[in-house]
Amino acid sequence: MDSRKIFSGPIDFLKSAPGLEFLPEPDFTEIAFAGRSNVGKSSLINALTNRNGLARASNTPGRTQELNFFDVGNPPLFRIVDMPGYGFAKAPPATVKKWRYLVNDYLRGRQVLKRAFLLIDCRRGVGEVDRDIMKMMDEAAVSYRIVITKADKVKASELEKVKTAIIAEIAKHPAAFPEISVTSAEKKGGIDELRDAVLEAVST
Ligand SMILES: Nc1nc2c(ncn2[C@@H]2O[C@H](COP(=O)(O)OP(=O)(O)O)[C@@H](O)[C@H]2O)c(=O)[nH]1
Ligand SMILES: [Mg+2]
Repeated sequence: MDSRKIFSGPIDFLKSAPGLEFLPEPDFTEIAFAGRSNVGKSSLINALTNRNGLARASNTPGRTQELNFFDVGNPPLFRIVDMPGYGFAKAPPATVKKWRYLVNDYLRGRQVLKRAFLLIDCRRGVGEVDRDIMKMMDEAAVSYRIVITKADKVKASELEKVKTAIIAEIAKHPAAFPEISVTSAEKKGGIDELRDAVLEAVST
């Protein structure tokens, strides 16, 4: 599969699922993107799919508490799932609880989910809220790959430190993929490699 071709071909928003009853039929392989609010998830999905505004890059963190599904290819080869962001400071407990139920149920019950890509801002590293979802994925046996975002924001030496720390961290997590990706949506760094990593996950 030529990843550049696939990601410049048709990619269409399918639906939003604010609850499990709204999930699409599990007819295609799914690849999910997760990360704390403001990690750069919308920007990265837009860079990956080579279009602006597919995933809304919003400045109001935590507004979307939904799973968003996109068909890649027509007919679809697989689906991208934009998972709701987490870890925003002022979320009411009821919102956090709703997020946990939705994400946990999706992770545990979704046979077609092949891999999640868990985004980590290089300036923040892995935090408690990230460990929370890593644990959920470990327990659900959902394979996940760590993707560093906003790599343009730090010096190369700083980036190396963050990578080393993350690689040490994931060694403790059974479902974590041993390799990580480094990206900058802003400078389009690591995007082709991420496309390859997505297709590799699809064909696993
Ligand atoms: N410097 C830099 N800023 C980025 C990058 N990706 C996203 N941002 C910025 O980070 C903020 C949050 O991005 P967004 O994609 O909306 O994050 P989301 O909440 O995870 O969907 C926005 O102000 C983006 O412009 C990147 O690769 N480099
Ligand atoms: Mg977003």
